[in-house]
Amino acid sequence: MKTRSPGHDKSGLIRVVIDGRAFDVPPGSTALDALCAAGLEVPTACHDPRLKPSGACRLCLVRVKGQNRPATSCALPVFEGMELEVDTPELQEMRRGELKLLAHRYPKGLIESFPEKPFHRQLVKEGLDSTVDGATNPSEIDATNPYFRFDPSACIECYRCVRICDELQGSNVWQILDRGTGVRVAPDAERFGDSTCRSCGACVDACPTAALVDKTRIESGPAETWTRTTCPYCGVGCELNVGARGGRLVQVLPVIDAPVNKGHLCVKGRYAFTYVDAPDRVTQPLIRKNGTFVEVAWDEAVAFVAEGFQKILADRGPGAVGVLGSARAPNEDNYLAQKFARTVLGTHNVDCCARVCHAPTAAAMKAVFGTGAATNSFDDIERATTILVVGSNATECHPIVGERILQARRRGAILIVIDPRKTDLAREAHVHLPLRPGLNVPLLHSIAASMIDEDLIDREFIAGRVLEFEAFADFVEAFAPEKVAAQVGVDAVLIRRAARLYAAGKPSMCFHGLGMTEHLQGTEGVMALCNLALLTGNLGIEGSGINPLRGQNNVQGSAHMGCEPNHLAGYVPIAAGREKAERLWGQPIPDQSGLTLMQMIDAAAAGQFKGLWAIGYDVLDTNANASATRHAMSQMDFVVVQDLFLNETAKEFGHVFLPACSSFEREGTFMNAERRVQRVRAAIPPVGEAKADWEIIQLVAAAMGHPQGFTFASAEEIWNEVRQIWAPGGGMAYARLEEGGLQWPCPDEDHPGTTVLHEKAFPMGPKATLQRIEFTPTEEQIDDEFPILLHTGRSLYHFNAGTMTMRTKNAEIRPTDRLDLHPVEFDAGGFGEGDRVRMRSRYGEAILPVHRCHDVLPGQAFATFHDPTVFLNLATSPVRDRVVGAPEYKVCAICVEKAT
Ligand SMILES: Nc1nc2c(c(=O)[nH]1)N[C@H]1C(S)=C(S)[C@@H](COP(=O)(O)OP(=O)(O)OC[C@H]3O[C@@H](n4cnc5c(=O)[nH]c(N)nc54)[C@H](O)[C@@H]3O)O[C@H]1N2
Ligand SMILES: Nc1nc2c(c(=O)[nH]1)N[C@H]1C(S)=C(S)[C@@H](COP(=O)(O)OP(=O)(O)OC[C@H]3O[C@@H](n4cnc5c(=O)[nH]c(N)nc54)[C@H](O)[C@@H]3O)O[C@H]1N2
Ligand SMILES: [Mo]
Repeated sequence: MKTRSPGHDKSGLIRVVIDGRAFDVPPGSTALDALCAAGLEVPTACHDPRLKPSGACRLCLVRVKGQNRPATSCALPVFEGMELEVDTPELQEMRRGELKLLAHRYPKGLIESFPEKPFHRQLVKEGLDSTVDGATNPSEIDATNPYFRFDPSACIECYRCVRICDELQGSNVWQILDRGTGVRVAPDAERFGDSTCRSCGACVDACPTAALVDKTRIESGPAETWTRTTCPYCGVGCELNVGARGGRLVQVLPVIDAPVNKGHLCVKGRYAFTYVDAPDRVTQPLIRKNGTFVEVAWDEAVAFVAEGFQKILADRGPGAVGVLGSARAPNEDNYLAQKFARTVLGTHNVDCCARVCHAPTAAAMKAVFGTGAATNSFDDIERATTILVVGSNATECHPIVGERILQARRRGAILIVIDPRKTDLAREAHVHLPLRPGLNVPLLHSIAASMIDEDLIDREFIAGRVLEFEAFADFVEAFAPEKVAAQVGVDAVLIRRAARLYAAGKPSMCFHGLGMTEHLQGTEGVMALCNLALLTGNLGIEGSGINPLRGQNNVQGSAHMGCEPNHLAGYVPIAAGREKAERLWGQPIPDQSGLTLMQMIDAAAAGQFKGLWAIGYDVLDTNANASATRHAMSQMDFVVVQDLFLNETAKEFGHVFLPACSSFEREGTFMNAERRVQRVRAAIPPVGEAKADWEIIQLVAAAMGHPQGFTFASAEEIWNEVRQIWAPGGGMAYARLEEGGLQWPCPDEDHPGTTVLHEKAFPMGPKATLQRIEFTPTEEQIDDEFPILLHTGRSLYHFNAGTMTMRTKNAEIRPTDRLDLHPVEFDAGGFGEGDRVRMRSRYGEAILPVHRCHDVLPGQAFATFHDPTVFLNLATSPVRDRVVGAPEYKVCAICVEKAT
């Protein structure tokens, strides 16, 4: 296993003398970096640590001894023995002069309104603020973006906005226009609202003046406190600096030195936080009385929950109840949820939404490599020569990773994309394989076959680390590209090109998403993907590996904490971990596995499962084939929903609602997709009477007469118990997670964490086995009545059930779901852009706006599932993964007609 130690090797440092004092700085530093290291401040406007130096503003002038002319320190590389003059009267005057020029006609009022902006601070420091006398021209202000406003009168042409949009976000929204009257910056449309801007806010964050300002900052005033925490949305795990004022969130900024996001965020992390104080946030417990929810005190709600479960336990035993942990809530809360199921209810009926998401990945990778999690780290994106992206729309679903991949591609990395749609990444790929949905297994086998028959494989790695090569080689011959091309819908030449690039361009790093997992053959597909890494030796080295882009902020953690019916904390099978858990918990737990979420739903439909506690999981809205879920839930006697909002499950089936804190209101940890555990910190107090999930679980445990094991005083105390039961996490004390977090395995407190798995061996031994997977096609096929193949997924602006993002201004940008149709079907249907259409499958229907586009292939359609009023899952199919039961959200035969 590979570890990387933090800090620099002192021996490689470069000595620089600044105003007579010597400082050692790392190679590659600029003179400005050296000044910072020396604690000296010179004014800067165009400099941003996230960007390549530009030297445009000429504020940071210094003089190198022996050279005639002053130089801009931001663009000046250090060399051994360099001597710098900084604080001389001549240089001070020159820098002041440059600052004065920039401040020429700067709007004075803005300096007072936004004192925190760097340019304003510098003007005040130099006493130049009083000399400024410009004014804003209100008619020029562009406030058409929902989240920020652009005031061109405050632009000092530092071009940080232009550069950050290009260098970090890869969007190039900002243009430099020369209109005769002078150079100015502007978005790529008359107004922001019409531009290609994706509202990541990077330009606002980079802008040193008040030309770009967040609207929440204008409306709410400056933050009084700043708290470093982890983003509540996807599994990338970006770190945020959260600004609060008077107990309310006012602004979110990226953490500049965060290992994952490195000073960047997407529109959700940066701006979509106003759900926290949405007017319909539920902040008081509710019990349904005579059909309607009424507010009650916590005592009453907790007693009601305890009695509800006790009654079912008495009548039917522990097999009839279950708990769903929340992939949105911290590790500590999920650990306690599964401990509650196992020790208080006495059942392994505990699951989480990993079931419908990457459970196939975890099962496949555990079976093949011995560990069911990503093998490498996001930092390997910049180390990989080739990047293979399979069934992942990373620029929308994991934007910071997607943008890092785009930047790597632009710097020369080879990019291969396997996706039926022309995603952003597919558009920029060297090779895009637009396969038919559901055919990953034959396509991946054909890549393997072509690597073997063209002898592109790593024979040395295979000899030392791989089992059953000969048998596998014989097996995949039948999948040669020329044999499967027609079936998978991809030209054999393209398949061979992809195989050559992946095999020859080592190290090759693979990322995959739900286009791999949400299929009848989801687990098998991931196994077929693992084969490619084994054949080419793309394991155990930096810049390689198989890396699932896990979904929610803490879905990796939720399952890993034991919200899994077959596994205890650490993804340890029940049989292997039971004794240790029983010892720690001081009581016996069942020896048989529990029910998965899907099995709970089936058992409920059969009248055998009666009580469910759904923590932060809107099962009714998000499960496939919703009418079956609806029927099953109608057969339950007792449904407890614990969430921030009355979600669809709560509205239709909740008997009691327990209001939980959002992640901005509590302490804990999240685990991201690269096995990194990071701190979650309270930036504001709980809203209303909301409580942290773990506190609610403890109250119910006590009310059920089982307080032992549920008397923790803090999230940290819970985490310390987790560290006892989960050895590879043992070294991750809170004190070590202060900044940036740690990646497991991290077994002791001196261990630096692990960035690359399987360096020398796999957990089960030196060798892993190539998987000979037969292809089993799904039964869900098109026919005359249902001629279009639908696959469902996501858009950048909304998150899953939409509970959070639909309560933010993201809903102004993307008000509802959308059905994307190729012009062939769109025109044949006689639709107009944005028309509402009825999309019907064999299982149900949904009505939503239609969009004409070339990103989907003829005969296919793509729809998002974020708007509960559309309720797309009424149409998705009952087919499930053959191994772990994940629904086949990615294949569904439909027909589309005008909705009258
Ligand atoms: N903005 C946003 N971000 C999110 C989420 C969100 O709702 N919104 N949700 C989070 C969650 S829970 C998850 S799990 C992740 C999901 O992240 P992704 O897995 O990236 O998301 P999807 O859009 O579901 O599907 C990914 C891609 O699979 C492709 N695909 C469909 N069928 C096939 C197939 O048969 N083979 C191949 N190779 N590709 C196929 C689709 O065209 C799509 O581009 O995103 C997380 N991040
Ligand atoms: N058609 C279709 N359907 C799909 C998919 C698809 O690709 N296509 N993808 C599936 C996938 S991958 C997933 S993961 C599921 C996601 O399905 P869900 O997990 O139901 O969706 P989310 O919107 O992520 O959020 C769940 C709930 O958590 C609440 N919440 C947020 N933070 C907290 C907290 O700290 N505590 C508590 N108690 N609650 C909190 C939110 O308010 C929200 O109601 O959807 C699945 N459904
Ligand atoms: Mo997910």
